[in-house]
Amino acid sequence: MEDNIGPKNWNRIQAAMAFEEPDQVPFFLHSSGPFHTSLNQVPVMDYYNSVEKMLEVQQATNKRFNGLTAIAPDLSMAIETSAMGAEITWTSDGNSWVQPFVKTEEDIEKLEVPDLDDAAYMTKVFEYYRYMKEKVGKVTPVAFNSTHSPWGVAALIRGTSEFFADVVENPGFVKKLTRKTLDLSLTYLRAMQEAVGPENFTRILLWDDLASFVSLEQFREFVLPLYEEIFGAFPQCERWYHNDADATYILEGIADAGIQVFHYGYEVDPAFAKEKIGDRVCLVGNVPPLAVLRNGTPVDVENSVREIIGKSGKGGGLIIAAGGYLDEGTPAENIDAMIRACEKYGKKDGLSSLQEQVESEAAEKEEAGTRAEAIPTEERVSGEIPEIDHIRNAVISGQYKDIQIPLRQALEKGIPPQNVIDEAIVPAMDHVGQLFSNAQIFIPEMLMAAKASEAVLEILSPIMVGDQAVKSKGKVAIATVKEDLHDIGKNIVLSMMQGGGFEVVDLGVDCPAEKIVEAVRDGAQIVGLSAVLTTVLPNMKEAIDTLEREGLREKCRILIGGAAVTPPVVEQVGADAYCRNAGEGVTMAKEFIGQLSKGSRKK
Ligand code: B12
Repeated sequence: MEDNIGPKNWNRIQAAMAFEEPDQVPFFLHSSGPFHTSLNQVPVMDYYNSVEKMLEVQQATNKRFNGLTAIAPDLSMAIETSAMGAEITWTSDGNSWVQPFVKTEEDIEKLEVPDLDDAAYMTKVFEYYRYMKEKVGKVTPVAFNSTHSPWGVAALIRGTSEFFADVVENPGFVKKLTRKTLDLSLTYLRAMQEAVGPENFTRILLWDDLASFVSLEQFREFVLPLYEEIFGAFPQCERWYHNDADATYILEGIADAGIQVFHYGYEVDPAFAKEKIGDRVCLVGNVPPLAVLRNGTPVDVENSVREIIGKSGKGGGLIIAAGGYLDEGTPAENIDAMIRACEKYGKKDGLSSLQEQVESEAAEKEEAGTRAEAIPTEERVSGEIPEIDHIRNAVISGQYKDIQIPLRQALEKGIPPQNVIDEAIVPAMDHVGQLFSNAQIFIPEMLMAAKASEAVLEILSPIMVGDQAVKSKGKVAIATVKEDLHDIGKNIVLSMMQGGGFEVVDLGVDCPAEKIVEAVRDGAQIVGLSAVLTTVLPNMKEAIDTLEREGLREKCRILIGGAAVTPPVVEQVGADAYCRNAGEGVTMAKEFIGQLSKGSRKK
């Protein structure tokens, strides 16, 4: 590592932010509790429960990386949400989760910005800050400038699926709720400013992964005004923003919000981001935090950094970092490799030739693949039976409230329920799945289509029970595994399976092995397990081992997916197949049902 690397790197960051090309591309280390504690081999809950431990561990990491990581109070997602009144659950792995509690307009009316001396984890974070400041503040700056966006806070206290459906169904509800969470953000930031001293309050880091799940149009309507009001209230502050979900489709909105530095995820193509907003926003991030930084080798890290610099280093405005927070278990040598790669590939005079090389490599790759064709969103499939067309189109456009009218008409006309499923629901959800993959619709529309297909199935199910001629394609049980509470991906898989004609049982999030065993005893032939956190992979294995111990493993096929899962995990946990997305899941499920019905044994 270079001598005096901290100050040098910081000067380069300032140059990058001014869209100058520094002598070398800088980097940034965004650390998190699980990362600090795994690196220093300390139980993660000791870190969150004790500010003394938190500081000790952060200092150890800071020393290991020559002062390049921050010292900061850290209580993750618990701060703003608990201040709004949410109950927080902590898993043994140190991951916090928010219990949604906003159900009605009256619930919103009751929400109040609390007195910050009695505001759950928000009160605690000020105590943590004061302690850290007193202990080390004279020598090391203590960062206290980060807040979860009012959009994300509102989504969590409402429940994400309900919230995204509200965006389409009840926009007034969303605006009313985010007004309350915005008031909290402003109060919190003002109190922070007072605590650190106005002269030291020079930067705000707003974080908001959940802003990526809406379209650009929805972003402009609902999210952008929140950001503008926050940044507008602190005009002297640098405007930093973190969103590590796939922000490809809202990039322009982010630039329009006046964000200066954007910490972005690995799913966004850096060349695309550079082209769209690279002259207005300084880009930070993009090195895949799990696949490369945590699970890869130093050579993988080097190659990834080389590619990012090649695609987006020219013209300044680039800082290399993990495309997310550094995760639990990330080896220190991979972080060293990231820093070294900036030195090796980020030199100002080498940027043009690197860009040429990386561009020609990308062109070669593109020639080998084909680009997805855009599917017209407005396409209305029409067959020979108007009622079927009507149902299919109502599902595609998510009109679940009136869908029973054409459905009743179809049934009265004598159209068998199986035909409704095969000719309306399955093709509609297929189409919706493709629109979603092509980013022509987003989570809110996907959820509305799922609601519409559920509304149809709800009416058909009781009829189908007594109808011998009707068969579902098979029974599928889907869960997010124990201690993982991410459910956006799981819910998409669920809808697509339902749309694919399967009978689907939702086992929810944080699902214990026993519930999965029960589902297989109740006839589930396919078990779909989602894991987004790497820390829960042992729980996925435990669920499958339990099925084995109970003598049920041969009765089902197990599909796995989610950000924490890679193809080798299939063997490690004893599953049958890895699926990259929901569409692959449906195809695999159909294939496995075929095998099971032929009585073929697991290989
Ligand atoms: C959105 C998000 C959140 C939201 C979740 C909201 C919700 N209701 O789910 C919020 C902000 C609340 C959150 C919280 C946390 N998160 Co989070 N989160 C993400 C983020 C940005 C996107 C995940 C997502 O929803 N993607 C969109 C969906 C559609 O994609 P998907 O899940 O991959 O699903 C698709 C496929 O994978 C597949 N699939 C998925 N499952 C299955 C199953 C089957 C059977 C099949 C067939 C297919 C399939 O099909 C889906 C559709 O095509 C990721 C980073 C990223 N870019 O992935 C981090 C990420 C997953 N989170 C992370 C972390 C650390 C956390 C927290 C611990 C943060 C904290 N410090 O508290 C908590 C975890 C709490 C807990 N106990 O679970 C880390 C995980 C790191 C690790 N070591 O594993 C990530 C990777 C970010 C990072 N640091 O890099 N998070």
